[in-house]
Amino acid sequence: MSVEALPSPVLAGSPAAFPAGFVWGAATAAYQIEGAVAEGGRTPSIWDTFSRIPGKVDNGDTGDTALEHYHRYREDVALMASLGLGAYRFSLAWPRIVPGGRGPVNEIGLDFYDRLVDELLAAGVDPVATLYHWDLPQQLEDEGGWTNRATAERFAEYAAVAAARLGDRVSLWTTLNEPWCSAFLGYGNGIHAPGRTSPVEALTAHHHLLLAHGLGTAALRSELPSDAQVALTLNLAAVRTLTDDPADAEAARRIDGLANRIFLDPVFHGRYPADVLADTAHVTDWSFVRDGDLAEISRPIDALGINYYTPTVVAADDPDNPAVRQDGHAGDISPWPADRGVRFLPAEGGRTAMGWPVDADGLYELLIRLRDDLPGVPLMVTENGAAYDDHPDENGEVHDPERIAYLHGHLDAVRRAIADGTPVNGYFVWSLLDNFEWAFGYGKRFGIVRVDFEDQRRIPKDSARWYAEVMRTGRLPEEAGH
Ligand code: IFM
Repeated sequence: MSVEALPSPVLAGSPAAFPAGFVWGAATAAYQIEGAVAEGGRTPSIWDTFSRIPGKVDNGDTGDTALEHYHRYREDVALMASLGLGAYRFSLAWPRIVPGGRGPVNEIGLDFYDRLVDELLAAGVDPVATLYHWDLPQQLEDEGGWTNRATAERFAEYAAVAAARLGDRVSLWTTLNEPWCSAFLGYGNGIHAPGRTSPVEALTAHHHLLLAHGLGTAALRSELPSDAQVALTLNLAAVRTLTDDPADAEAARRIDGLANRIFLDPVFHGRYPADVLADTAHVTDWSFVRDGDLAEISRPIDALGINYYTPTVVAADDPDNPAVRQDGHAGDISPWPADRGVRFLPAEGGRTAMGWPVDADGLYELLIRLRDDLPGVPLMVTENGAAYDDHPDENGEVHDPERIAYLHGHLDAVRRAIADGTPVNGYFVWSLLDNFEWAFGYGKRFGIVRVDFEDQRRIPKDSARWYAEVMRTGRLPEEAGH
């Protein structure tokens, strides 16, 4: 599979059609679905540890069993094939492949991914592998985790091992998934593993994660065939204000810096933004950045993955600001270490079960911004989707019209961005299956396929059938329900 920029115009026949060659997929991640955490030589990750701390995950849920995908992967791949999925984005569990994060390779762990990849290819589904979707080996966390520079080097070793085994069959690789969450939720406000709450550690972790991306990119390229592709997936923010007030614009600048440019500038331009360094000067002098790091971090990549769910609305944190007074509750646990003077406000629109406002224009705006800021960089939407409290009816069917409407609106935003010249080459719905939604446990269902966590039955929801039809025809129906 290739994510090179598609020739334009490539919209075949109808304004609702997607380009020929557009990649249609669905995504999951290892800790959220695999279970079998103590099988086949896997050692604990930071999420195994964190989820056992009372109060950290709703309902005391853990990934111990999850969806038993480790044992049920054949059934799951058959399901993907029955939906006509073009590509499947999954993550490899580092503690399965290099238990403890360093040292001997665990062949049993590699064998699992080997079988999964073969099964996917036999079913006609392209494998898209992510190396790190948050499950750091606990042993590395005990040595400092992402605040320890050596973790980036361990990551590169692991990347080389994975690529050496799977690179003959997996042609699209992603180094990290949403390093913003790893750094700022994991080390900044502590709502994710490892649960640390230190601004300076969050920024240190951020830099070492980017270094891991750079070193990992080099390691992948050293093992992969020359036509394999390496990407990075970011959950960039579509930052908005409600007014044109310069104070609100200043709040937006700060958060755009801490959410977006703190990634895009080092990765694509080999520098950290001067305003972000200034905004964070009270937290750190950034002396953890060593000579040569930014050259590593800015190694060329083949595509940028974008995960988008909802926009980020900010205002100046001024008690006289009408937007702040009107809302009154925003900004409670901001993960940013340097967001002083910023309030977070709820966006307009209906909400998903996560409480996240539904706003597909945010995705369009983000894609257009990337079209303009990163000319020529192929983009993929590597995650987009919604949690809703859906249940089977008396016939065992799951009707989820809200999710269909959400997907329709966001796919339409992607289509509009493509029509306006943005090189978006694929879309992966989050998620294929209901799964372990981190601090929310199993209570939030993002799947287009329902999973009954009692008996592990998979039940395709209406949205799965709807998405199957979109993938089959390569076009969006006029209305979400048709
Ligand atoms: O479930 C997560 C996923 O692991 C990373 N991106 C966001 C999803 C929904 O919260």
